[in-house]
Amino acid sequence: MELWFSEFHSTDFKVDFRIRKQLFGQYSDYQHIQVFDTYEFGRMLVMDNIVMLTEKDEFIYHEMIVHVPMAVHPNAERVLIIGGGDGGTLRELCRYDDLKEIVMVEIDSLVVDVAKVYFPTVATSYDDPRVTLLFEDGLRYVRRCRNMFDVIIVDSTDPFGPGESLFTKEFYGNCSHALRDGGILVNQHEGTFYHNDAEEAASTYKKTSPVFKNTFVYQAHIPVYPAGHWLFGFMSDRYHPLNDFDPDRWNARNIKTDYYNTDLHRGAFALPNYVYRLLHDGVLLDQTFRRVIGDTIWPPNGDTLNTEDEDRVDIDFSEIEKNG
Ligand code: AG3
Repeated sequence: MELWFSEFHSTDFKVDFRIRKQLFGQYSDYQHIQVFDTYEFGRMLVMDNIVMLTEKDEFIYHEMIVHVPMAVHPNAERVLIIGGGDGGTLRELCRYDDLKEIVMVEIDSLVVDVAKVYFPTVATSYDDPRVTLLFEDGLRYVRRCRNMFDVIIVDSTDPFGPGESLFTKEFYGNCSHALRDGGILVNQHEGTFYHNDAEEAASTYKKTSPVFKNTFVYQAHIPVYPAGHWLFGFMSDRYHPLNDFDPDRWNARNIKTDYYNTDLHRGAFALPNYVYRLLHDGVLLDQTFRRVIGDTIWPPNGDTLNTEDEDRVDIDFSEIEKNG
């Protein structure tokens, strides 16, 4: 019997992973956590039926969420991770020898336990002496912090369930106080292709841009996330992600990566037009792409070809079939 796991990327579109077997499945106090052994992607962590990471492509997400801010900040010493219980973000951060302290605030201790057992290549760095791990709600933690961190990385789930409070104005405001002068906040910023993700991406941008002087979005190609395309937010009152970025300084560190490099850093901030329109004008692709519904082209506009027009082209399919 073949086993498949499906994730719905929208109500009308899903992806299927062929599974060797399910390795773990349990409800924590916050969410349903599963681990599968997949044929194509290696082990896969799923929370509330949403794919969080796979062994095959997690490097892309974790390198991009860490190295982009770390390559811009000239002398980061203290970093806060909110979420990130699988340990992937921590693994990448621990590659920076000059970091002095990394605080990680994860709400769900079961995620860390599961990662240590099932994802040894991801949860590599919990024993690093610079790490303080706290099991607590990220929003409540940052409420109490003032001028503490050079970089804050929000490695959260989607904005439903336990991750929801990490997408609020209050949270972003608190992060801005928790940052030291010249601090940088980076978050996972959802996707832009499917309706629900796109609405979240647009609303996140709308909430963060009044809080920080510089608010940018950058992108990465992440095969298992919806449309294989995911965004990250970059926010700072002082630093600009390109003007203040020194490729030579980062390259001199000799950190070995499989996705991130300093040319890609620049390219990642160049956004497709429809993504730019979504973030700046709130226009969803679903509202603008032209498709035929029934007999009409939608959305209608002045010069739209309407199939009920006299100009309507009738295609004789039998001719096409005959001619091959
Ligand atoms: N956190 C971001 C997961 C977002 C995925 N969303 C989705 N598949 N709809 C990933 C955690 C990795 N440390």
